[in-house]
Amino acid sequence: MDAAVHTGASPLTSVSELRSFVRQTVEKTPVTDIHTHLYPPDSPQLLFGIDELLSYHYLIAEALRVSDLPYETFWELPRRKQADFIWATLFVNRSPVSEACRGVLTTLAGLGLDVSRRDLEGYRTALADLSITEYVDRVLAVANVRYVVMTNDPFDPTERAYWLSAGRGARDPRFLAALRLDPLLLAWPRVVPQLVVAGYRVRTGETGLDAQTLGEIRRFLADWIERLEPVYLAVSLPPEFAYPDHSGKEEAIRTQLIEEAVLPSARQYGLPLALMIGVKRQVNPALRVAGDGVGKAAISAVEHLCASFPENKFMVTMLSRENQHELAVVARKFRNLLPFGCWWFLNNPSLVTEITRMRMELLGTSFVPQHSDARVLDQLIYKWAHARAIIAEVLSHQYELLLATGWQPTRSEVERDVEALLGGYFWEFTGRRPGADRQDAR
Ligand code: FIX
Ligand code: ZN
Repeated sequence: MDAAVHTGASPLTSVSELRSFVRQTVEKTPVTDIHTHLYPPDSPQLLFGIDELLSYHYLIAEALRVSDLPYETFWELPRRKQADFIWATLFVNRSPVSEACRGVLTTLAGLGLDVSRRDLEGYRTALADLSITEYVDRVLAVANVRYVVMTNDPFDPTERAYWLSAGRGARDPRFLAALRLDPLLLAWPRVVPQLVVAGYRVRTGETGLDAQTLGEIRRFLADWIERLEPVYLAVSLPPEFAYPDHSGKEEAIRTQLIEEAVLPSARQYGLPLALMIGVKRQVNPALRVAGDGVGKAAISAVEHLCASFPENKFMVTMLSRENQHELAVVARKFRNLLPFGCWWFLNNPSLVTEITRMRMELLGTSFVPQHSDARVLDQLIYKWAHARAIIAEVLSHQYELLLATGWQPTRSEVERDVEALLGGYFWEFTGRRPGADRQDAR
């Protein structure tokens, strides 16, 4: 018997055989989820369970939109009552056809609960006997997630306390850190007092930041990189973000912080800088965490950064659908640019399909199709079930086009490509091996 038949080298020759193998491979390949708002099991900030699922800010926005309940009345409700209101509004009084609503149902089904019963009280008690560690193990197994990259803000008081607490136990190796820098880059004057209290000799800088201040910011970054061992540095940026930008004092200081503090530190530690561009914070403040919007950004900022700093690596996701094609084109121009995810308002099957197909047509497998942005542990189940279905469909479609030319993908090539899309290319781009310590990885 031809050796190829028994090995991964055996070609997939029919569309049905190919589609079936791609779907199986995507399902069985563990994923690295490169951006979430989750925390390790021992963190007080980890959210889980049906009431947190229903009170996800995506659903808050959708429920309050079709209700005349005053915003403040909603915010004053306890979590359970908020969940009751959202369940009644979006699941009972209307059909849960939105992506975020469907996600709740996919999650419940993934946890083995009978969604046809519509039994909210039953869902609340179903998993009550699990410890948080058992819950985390269960969800990561069902979602087939190997690593979760967190969002760690050293300016957040709760985060600071957690990371500085001597009593903290050993780190859960499945939860990796990302050092989030929004306050530093977006609210520089306001963080100065915090930095001074923490022992960093920084000055606000009326006409720009002096050498001592920049040196102390680099020391602050080094301290937190050593403490968190992040896999990348990150910042979210408004649609107006430009680089370089000297249009005003605030913009000039941001440009200086990027050029003379953040990027040098990123190079020193071999870390990518993740730019999440296009979020309009608090377009409706009354919605609080659900009040952010979207705006089309200038791709020129990404072009200038990639061109000006070829020794730095940039991971970029953009929030506006209108920025996606140009982001993929810029990625073709710069090998130090990794486009990632269908972020937030783009994480809907119609748009994820469009964007993932377009990226694969322009970039092959050299991009990260999705991250979950999960805020509630259980969301990993739906975010990845929905994402995997689309990734399998898009990849199968592209392989089918290859079959039509006579090219026959092999099983091992399909496994290689899927592994790349579900985290392998991310790790290759960062130059690190998952879980390796920093010395090995540099
Ligand atoms: O800036 C971010 O990391 C955003 O993802 C969040 O601010 C946002 O609330 C979110 O979780 C979207 O999915
Ligand atoms: Zn996020």
